[in-house]
Amino acid sequence: MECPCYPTFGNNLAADLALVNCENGNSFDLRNIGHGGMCGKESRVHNDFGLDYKNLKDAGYAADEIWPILCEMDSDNDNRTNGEELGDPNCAWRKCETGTCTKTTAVSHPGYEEVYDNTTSEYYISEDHPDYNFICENLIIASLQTFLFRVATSLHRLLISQLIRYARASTKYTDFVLRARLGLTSSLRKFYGRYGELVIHYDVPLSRMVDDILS
Ligand SMILES: [Ca+2]
Ligand SMILES: [Ca+2]
Repeated sequence: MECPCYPTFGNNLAADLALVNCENGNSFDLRNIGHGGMCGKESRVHNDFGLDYKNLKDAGYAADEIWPILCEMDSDNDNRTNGEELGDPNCAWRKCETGTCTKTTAVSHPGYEEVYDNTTSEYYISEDHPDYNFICENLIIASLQTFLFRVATSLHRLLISQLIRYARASTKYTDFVLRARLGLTSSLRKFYGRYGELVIHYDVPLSRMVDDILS
């Protein structure tokens, strides 16, 4: 299964679980905010923020009680509270009943200490960080090539049932290929329409993405 591992926990935190920056230009996916990496063996390793969250949960705090406490803590010991890192410096955010309340915007990672870059006024997980490579190489969208490979793999997995249907419905090979291509293209269009913000930094139009993945 692809990540995030435990997306529902994100509803208990102030910030939208977006991306934060690594010094090499990559980003770290905050959907796995409490874990060391993406799904797989790395995901079972909690970072210090994840450990604090887990300890509060194990201590019996309800979902809406966790953030006010977690917010005041400085899990990664970088002199900024979890609230400051996740865009709620006054710890004013509260979990809402409907799950549609306004979220804050994270400025940095509450589980890893960053360096502040005066020239860009942004925080980066430093290349000097001992877990730097571990963090930044476990990305869904680390590179266009990786992204395309993963999309193609996932699409093919998801579309097996459709391919079976196309094969059964197509007497000629050319008909089967056409149906399969149209099905994959349709899925890519839906992805691009709904999640385009995830791939906008590639600066690649949908038409090229379709060609690159399906050719
Ligand atoms: Ca901190
Ligand atoms: Ca931090």
